[in-house]
Amino acid sequence: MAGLHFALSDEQRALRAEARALASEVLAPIAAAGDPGRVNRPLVQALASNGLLPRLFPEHAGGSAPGDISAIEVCLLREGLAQASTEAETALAMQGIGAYPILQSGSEDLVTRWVPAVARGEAVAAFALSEPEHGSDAGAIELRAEREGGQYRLTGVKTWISNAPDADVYVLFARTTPGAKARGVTAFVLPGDVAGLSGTPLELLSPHPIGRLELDGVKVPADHVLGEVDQGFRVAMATLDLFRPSVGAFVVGMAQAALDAALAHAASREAFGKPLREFQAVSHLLAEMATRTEAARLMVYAAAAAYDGGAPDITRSSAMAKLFATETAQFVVDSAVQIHGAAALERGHPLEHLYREVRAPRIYEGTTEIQREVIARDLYRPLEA
Ligand code: COS
Repeated sequence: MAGLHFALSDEQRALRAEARALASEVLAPIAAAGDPGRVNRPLVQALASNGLLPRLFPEHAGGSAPGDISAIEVCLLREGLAQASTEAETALAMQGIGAYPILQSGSEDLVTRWVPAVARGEAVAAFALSEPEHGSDAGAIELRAEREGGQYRLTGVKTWISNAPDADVYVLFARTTPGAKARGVTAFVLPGDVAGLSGTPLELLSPHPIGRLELDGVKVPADHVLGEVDQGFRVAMATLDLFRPSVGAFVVGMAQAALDAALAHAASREAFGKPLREFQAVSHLLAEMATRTEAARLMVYAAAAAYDGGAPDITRSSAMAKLFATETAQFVVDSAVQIHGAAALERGHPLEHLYREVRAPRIYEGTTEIQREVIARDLYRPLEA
């Protein structure tokens, strides 16, 4: 890949290239054989057997990483996979976001029970925060968790949950203290086959394993709480701090794929007696696409490096990276469609797929507007202290 590489080592760039090659040669055909909109278990297993999924998790939790989960490593894998198989990318990322809160805040029993199985691709994980009436305002969630002796009873609805309703384990956020907004939310671990839990798949603009969950008096033992009771909002936010830059890496991968396709098309396609690239309107657009993609990539890896280095302002840098990269990728993919013309609109064209796929990341894991809110609050923090 041409261009700057921030401070990535040769080894890190090789990992990204390995992920891309595996996606194109091994994982894309498995993804294509799956049922669109449902969990593709052979794909999750192939991510594990080819060594990618275990890299997300530390050795003590059944993975192959020498230390804690590394944001840069997550970004390298996501960017590489996205360039050749968005389905493989998403399957890997959802295992990470579903299992990370358990790793971060779970008891030893919960970690041992679930994380190695997720790392091996034997258990499918999910992160269940959003509700029909509460997406951006995550501190307002209503799904009730009522204490009854040594357990909780959970009742309510979650929606737009990746990997639902097929997941084997859910990290699910519920209200333990009514009226307390973000300070009354608790994180729970639920096995997918628990009594009283049911769900339905949802069909999106771009097929993705996602669904709605209904909890009808689901009983969860009190020792399935992650972290402290009423402190689950922090578990959710800390998870998003880690994964938001990597949403950026996902979309940078898509932008790169779109840019590569546009470069090839502009060099080979002729109009008015010359290749498209000889029209300045096209070549300058390609230059702009490449520049913005590189800027997004630099922000993503800078945010990931800040996270791994334990920098104090990672909430802000994560939000900035996600915001800038997702908006940039939308521009780059849309521009690549424009350069291709009508061919890119045909069902099944790689850009038709990317055009549908690039839209959702501007909404999930915090919309563009929520990222701006997070950044703006952080900018004023020193002035208010
Ligand atoms: N890490 C740790 N703790 C955090 C945190 C973070 N990144 N962000 C907030 N908190 C803590 C705050 O410190 C505060 O703690 P105290 O109660 O001790 O003061 C608590 O959480 C509540 O924070 P705040 O008052 O800022 O919460 P708000 O309800 O105002 O909401 C936003 C904050 C808007 C940032 C939050 O609701 C959000 O991120 N929404 C988007 C949700 C989202 O991404 N949904 C997609 C689901 S995943 S696909």
